[in-house]
Amino acid sequence: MQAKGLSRKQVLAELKKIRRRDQQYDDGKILCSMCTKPHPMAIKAYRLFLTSNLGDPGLFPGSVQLEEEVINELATLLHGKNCVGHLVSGGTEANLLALLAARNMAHVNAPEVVLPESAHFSFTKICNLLNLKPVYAGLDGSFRVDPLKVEKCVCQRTVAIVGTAGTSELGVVDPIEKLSPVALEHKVWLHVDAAFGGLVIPFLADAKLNFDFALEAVESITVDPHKMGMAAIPAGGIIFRDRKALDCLKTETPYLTDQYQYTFVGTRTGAAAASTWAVFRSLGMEGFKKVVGNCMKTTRLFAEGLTSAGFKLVVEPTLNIVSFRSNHGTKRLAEKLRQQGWFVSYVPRYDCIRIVVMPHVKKQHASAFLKDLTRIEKL
Ligand code: 0PR
Repeated sequence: MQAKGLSRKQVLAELKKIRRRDQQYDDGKILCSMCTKPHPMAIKAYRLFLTSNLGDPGLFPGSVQLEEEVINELATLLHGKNCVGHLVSGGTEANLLALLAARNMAHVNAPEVVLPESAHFSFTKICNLLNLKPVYAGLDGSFRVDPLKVEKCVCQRTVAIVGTAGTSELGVVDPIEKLSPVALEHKVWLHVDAAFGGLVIPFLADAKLNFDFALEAVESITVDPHKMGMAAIPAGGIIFRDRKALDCLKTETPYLTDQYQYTFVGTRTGAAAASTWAVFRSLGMEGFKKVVGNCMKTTRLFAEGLTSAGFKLVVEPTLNIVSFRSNHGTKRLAEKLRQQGWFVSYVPRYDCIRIVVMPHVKKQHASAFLKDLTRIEKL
């Protein structure tokens, strides 16, 4: 730290200069991210609640109200009744809380969790932290977890089965409706990681995908407002069907305004609740359908453009994620794209390139990318 403070003007000028090094969503070059430019109202709401801390809820009853209302709206969207939950730091913490509750409810020695091979890498961290043994179930030909393989992995030590509604790499939706009877039969907790898909699937025009609390065995769902909810980071969401789950997460906070905390993170911003709340209020169902509809239209533009340029899609997109391969080295192509300023993900597991068509990715960006792709491939 320097001896004396600088003027606001100087500090801001320095920050602005450094900020220019960051990529901007508006450029339409970020095709690898599940986050996006927050909705303008999310930004305004965030500023308004910047100093609020849900870690000490007795001080911020207004923020608590917003969190409760957001959790209720998410639960209703996911066909839940009387659900409980919290806004947390992201999908990782949401998945962590779900498996912590499942593990603590089960009371078994050497606990295991059955995960799809396609599960997000957050589960690797979580298994490590919670001392859970991950048991991976294989996928079917369309990269969805195979329920028969899941059933074979279940044993006395299984504390939870996980399904993903919108996998990180391909955006496919596991057959949760087929995992539900397996979970019921073996009396095992079913957790759905809908971090990405939870705010896409309910707004799709045609697809009827059962993945939520309408299915009897589903005990918890991760759904992240800071992904397709266009809220400001950090806004993850964990929803539980039953209040009992929260008892397993309860930690006494003897000298705070409230007696207990239920999240892993202690101090957490109320601005997350405010920004999510503001987006929900501003868009409503109609607005979200429009946003998702546009993302799906742009997804189809990518898919059609890629196919007609001779690239192979790994799967037909279900959600707003496109994955493709090149006949001339996919990894190399991903590197060349990056050198030319296009940020795409290279997915080693499937040797493919992933494009996440978030709200900041517009039609004109898809056209520009497709035009550039053929040139870049030849480099
Ligand atoms: N579950 C699923 C299905 C996810 O896709 C993700 C993150 C998580 C859980 C974990 O969520 P948090 O990162 O909020 O804890 N999926 C993105 C991914 O890995 C995260 C991401 C976001 C990556 C923005 C890049 C990026 O620029 O692809």
